[in-house]
Amino acid sequence: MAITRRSIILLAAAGAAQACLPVPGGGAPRPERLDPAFLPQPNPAYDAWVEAFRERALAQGITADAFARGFEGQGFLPGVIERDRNQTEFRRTTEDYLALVASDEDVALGRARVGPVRGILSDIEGATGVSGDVLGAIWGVETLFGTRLGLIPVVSATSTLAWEGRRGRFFEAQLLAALRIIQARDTTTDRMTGSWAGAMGHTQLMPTVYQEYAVDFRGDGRREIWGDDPTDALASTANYLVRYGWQRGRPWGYEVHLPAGFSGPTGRETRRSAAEWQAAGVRLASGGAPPDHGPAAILAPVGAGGPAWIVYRNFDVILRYNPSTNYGLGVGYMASRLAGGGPLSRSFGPDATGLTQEERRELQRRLTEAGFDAGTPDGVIGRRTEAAIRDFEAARGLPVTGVPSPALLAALR
Ligand SMILES: [Ca+2]
Repeated sequence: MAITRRSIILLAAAGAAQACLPVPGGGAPRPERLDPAFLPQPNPAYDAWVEAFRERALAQGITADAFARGFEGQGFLPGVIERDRNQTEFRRTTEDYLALVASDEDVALGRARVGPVRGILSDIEGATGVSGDVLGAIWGVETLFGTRLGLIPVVSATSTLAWEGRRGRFFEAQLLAALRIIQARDTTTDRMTGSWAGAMGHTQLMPTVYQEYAVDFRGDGRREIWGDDPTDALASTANYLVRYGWQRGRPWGYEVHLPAGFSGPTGRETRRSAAEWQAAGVRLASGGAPPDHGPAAILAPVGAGGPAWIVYRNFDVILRYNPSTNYGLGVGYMASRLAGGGPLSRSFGPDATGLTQEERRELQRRLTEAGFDAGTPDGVIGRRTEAAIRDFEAARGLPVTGVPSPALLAALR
């Protein structure tokens, strides 16, 4: 629902708590750990805010008992403020974002994790019309198929963000909803964990979304999204997408090829019929004319020669789950991979640093081999790679930039 799994994955390794979920048919996942930045720290200003908030909460129907239960062991989390200012899917290029949420490794894990719940996804698709592959892809992008549900206490996270105030009204509403969930005994405070932004369970539902859209698809009397079984979470997400206009039986979009010299308008704002795009030379990457599923837009993040997509109404519905276009493409691409499709048929080419993804991976590998740990060689230049570059540059007596370049790669070769 919000920025979730990669925020968790990027956390430092030390931790006070961890959870390990089974991966049917897959390898053993790395245990999920809680970074110490997400342990409560003393903050008198936050404590005073909570006291004042208590009056507002009680005035809105939260019982004193539920408030006390909800805040038990909770407190100010400095790491939440840091994450709020560092949201991956809006900052990253489409290529980097896809590498972070839908790498070939992620796809392989996804196929293993989705296999055992195919029947459930099919039942949900039958009941709601929402594509099981899209639901599986949301599960993947949000929590790496349930292996990264998030260990950050929701009341602490939402109260920290409500106190901080940048989006105070929004997070106070999330905090109130979290307390209502506690009050209704849908779950307990210690089980109610999630992302730094308070998104919970297999598909990272915000507390207000849980309240309004969560369903008991399993039929056991509980809307259970926090446990090992993803059924209720997947069905709740389907319910949310239906309420935002999901069109049964329609695709989200397809990868397309644009003709050389394509000058047609791209971007979500420009809608044309499939016939008009066909007349402009747009073809499915798999061959043939783009099918008619209503007004469609063309997305081409690096121009006509790179990866491109035709997207329909259901793409916009996915963006109601998270408004980043990269998020929508991440979900759509993962859905196509879960359905058996292959990798993208076109390359993104060199990025703004002048390096291709393969060259950025090589740069990371060579830095690490040279004794400057650049982290996982995923082709995504993050803080760790930048620090490794700075250390390498300093050690070689080069100007310290922390920025990758073809010259830097040449110096490492
Ligand atoms: Ca249930």
